[in-house]
Amino acid sequence: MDLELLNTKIAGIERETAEATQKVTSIDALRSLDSAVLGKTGSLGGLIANIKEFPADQRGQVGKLVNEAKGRIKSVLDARMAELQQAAASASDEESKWFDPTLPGNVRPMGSVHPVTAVQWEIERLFERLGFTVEDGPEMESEYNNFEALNIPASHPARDMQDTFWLANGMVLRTHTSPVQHRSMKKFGAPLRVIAPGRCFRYETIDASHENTFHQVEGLMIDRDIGLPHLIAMAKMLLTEVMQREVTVRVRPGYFPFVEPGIEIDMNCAICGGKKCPTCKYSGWVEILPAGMVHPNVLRAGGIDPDEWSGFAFGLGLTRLAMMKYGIGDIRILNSGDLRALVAPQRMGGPIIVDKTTKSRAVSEPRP
Ligand code: FA5
Repeated sequence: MDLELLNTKIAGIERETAEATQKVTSIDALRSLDSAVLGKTGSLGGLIANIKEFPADQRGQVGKLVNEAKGRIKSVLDARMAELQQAAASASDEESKWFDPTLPGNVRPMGSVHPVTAVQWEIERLFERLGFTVEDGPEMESEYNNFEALNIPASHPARDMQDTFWLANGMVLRTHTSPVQHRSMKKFGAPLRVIAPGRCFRYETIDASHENTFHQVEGLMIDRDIGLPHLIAMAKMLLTEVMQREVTVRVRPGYFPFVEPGIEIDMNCAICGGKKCPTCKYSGWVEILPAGMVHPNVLRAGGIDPDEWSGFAFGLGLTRLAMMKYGIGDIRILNSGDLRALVAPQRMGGPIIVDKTTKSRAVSEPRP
């Protein structure tokens, strides 16, 4: 691609988005459109992935063109969002006139372990059996640990891949659990087997599969002669154990500055069985486990000699895996305080999101 073609593409995307925006009649549909265009793999957001095709001296220009177009599209979407929110507020005023406070409320099911916690504990147990240590990291991170130590210097366009909440004190809300890779290398050195579950934060457009607050599990294994086959075997075992069935995965190349090579392991969407739904963004696949071989710069930054040691790392989308396991079609339910989301992370699968007429079963599971 060259700059002229890029400009033409951007103009086309802006035109099509403006047309589509006017046709959208619901807030959810507008959010989906936002993520389909501006999301990391969206029609505009995804263009940044092509940056490597441009000569180094044009990359700044490419970033600028894409970011300016993002700004213009965002204003069009925001304006439409304001209209739709206004319409929704008027409709709900109308409905509230008919609210009868004397009617009995719904009977609430008893709570249980949160589905994300249940899957996290399962994964911790599994990896502990394999000799991994479970590490924790702070949610407020230094810019260095979140980016630089992971081979993402300040000017690197890959910073755009993770929209970041910057704090007034110069720190960030960690955008991923990967900073724990660096912390663990510094703490333990090599060889190393560690997983790090935890909350991450991104300034994201929220839709059925994206939240601004979500969980990941980082995995890191460093030893002599570690290669991609170890990684893929580990990933398959992890998904099969959690889902308690054979899981169909697809492996494709993925770009993350802290691994080389990088891969994306997607699983067949358990919500629609691959038939395409909003949860899988109508693709039939859910991005669940990006991974790769730890980049030598990351090993060096962690004080480990890349000539002697190699390793793999992965960043499992824990919230999404919990959704797949329990048949939760919309990520927003999980942070919403809706008690139906707490009903029974039953030991074995099956949808747990019950409708108001379904009798729910509460299960609480003590932490092992
Ligand atoms: C990362 O965050 C990398 N740190 C993962 C990694 C680690 C790669 C180690 C290589 C080696 P990514 O941005 O794709 O990558 O996020 C990882 C996973 O987190 C995604 O596959 C997805 O399942 C989940 N995820 C990302 N953003 C969100 C979001 N907004 N809401 C819910 N889940 C998300």
